[in-house]
Parts: sequence; structure tokens; C-alpha cells
Amino acid sequence: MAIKWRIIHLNEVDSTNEYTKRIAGNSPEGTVVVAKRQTSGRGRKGRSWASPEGGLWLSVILKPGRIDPRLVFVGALAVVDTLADFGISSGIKWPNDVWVSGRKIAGVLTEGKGSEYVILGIGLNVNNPVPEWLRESATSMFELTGTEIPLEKVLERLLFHLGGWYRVFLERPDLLMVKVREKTFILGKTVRVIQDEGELAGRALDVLEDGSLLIETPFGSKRVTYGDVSLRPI
Ligand code: BT5
Repeated sequence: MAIKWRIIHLNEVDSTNEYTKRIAGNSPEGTVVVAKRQTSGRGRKGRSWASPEGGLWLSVILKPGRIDPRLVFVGALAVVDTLADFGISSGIKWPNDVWVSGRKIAGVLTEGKGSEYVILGIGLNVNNPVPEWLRESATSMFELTGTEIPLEKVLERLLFHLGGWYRVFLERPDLLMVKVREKTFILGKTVRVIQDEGELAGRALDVLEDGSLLIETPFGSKRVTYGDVSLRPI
């Protein structure tokens, strides 16, 4: 059965993930919170996420009964497919970024509470200006296509693809991972993975079934479950 979306539109909010967390206990799966702008949009580890008007900032409630690191790919693949619908070719920078031509266009933030719920937050630069401090590293659909795209059209496509990939995740996670590997453009490249406890450098070999990244280092193959991947040489 296709998931039924119920959309809550807000003008301004601190963070759609925070708002959604506040209502998640009493809201059904498929609840979507979209805000025109966020005053404290967040990335991982409390980093800030620029969320001026014109972008798509949303969080959805999923209730798969468990927290699974592969859920982040449900969001990333939905963004990749949505961008393709508008003629933009993109790829996943493991684990949670979507990039176009060397720049970040979207980020996914998953947060969950045990077996109760998972919140999948997605930020996608659509018509919003890319902030000055991100000029070198970020892009938007407007910048890439030269046209303003109605946000509701992008939202409609994104929810369509989210529903599809969520189903694949529930029923055939192996197929989800096939698509993730296909779209993960860092595979075969030399990368650095920055983690709390230090850095790891090597060649990205594969995304394993559990969603972790396999790196070939001078000290043997290592499995990485989290971190920031950089393609810049040391
Ligand atoms: C992410 O974190 O990429 C996850 C971003 C999730 C944002 C959505 S918006 C709706 C929902 N509500 C929230 O509060 N959050 C979610 P991370 O991988 O940690 O990347 C954060 C980094 O991305 C920042 O440190 C900046 O370098 C960069 N960044 C910030 N804003 C950006 C933007 N609008 N476009 C591209 N890059 C950005």
C-alpha cells in the first residue's frame, strides 16, 4: 500500500525536525511538516543548515518500527530522482548529501526514537539564494536550470519518490542498496573520512548491505559507519 501523506504547512519554524519531534508521538506515519523558512535549521552534529525562503525544508514521520541507518538513503534517493524529474543529474555523497557537479544541493538528517518513530528531514535548495558562506560548496535548482520551479511541484515529486523508496526499503532493502551503490559517486575514488576520533584515508570500495562504507586503506579494509567524506587531497 502506498503511504498516505498528510502535509502541515508552516511559514516559519525553528527546525522542521524539531517541530516534527514534538508531534511525532501523537501523529501518524506519513505526516509531513514543510516550512517556508527555518530560523535554526540543523545538519548533523548541530551544524547549521541555511534555510532562507525559496528552498524546500521538510520533515516526514516514518514508523518502520526500528531505527535503521539505511533510512537516510530513502531520503537521498528520493532527492536524486526528484532532481532527475527536473532534468538535473545528481549523485549521493555517502551518507547523507546529494551533490551536483561538485556542489551540495541537498542534505538529509534522520533522527529517531527507538522503535517509536523516525524523522526524515530533507533540505533541498530550490529557488533560494545560496548563502555567501556556501558559494563555493553549494548550489540550487534555480542556479542549475536558470528557472524558478514552483515549490509545490518539487514537493509533489519528492513525496512520490519518498513513498516509493520507503516501500523498497521495507520490502526489498537489497534493491535499495543496489540503487545506492549506483548513485554513490565516491566509489572508486580516494577519500578522507573525518570522524570524531580521527581521520581515515583510502579508496572507497563499496557501500555494504548495512549501509556502511568500505574503505581500502594502507592498513587493510575498514568499515566505516559514520563520518564526513572529503574528496579533497590531504
Ligand atoms: C546535512 O547535514 O546535510 C543535513 C541537512 C538537513 C537539513 C534539513 S532541512 C529540514 C530539516 N530540518 C532541519 O533542521 N534539518 C533538516 P550535514 O551533513 O551535517 O551538513 C551540514 C553542512 O552543510 C553545513 O556545515 C554547511 O557546510 C552545509 N550547508 C548548510 N546549509 C546548506 C545549504 N542550504 N545548502 C548546501 N549546504 C549547506
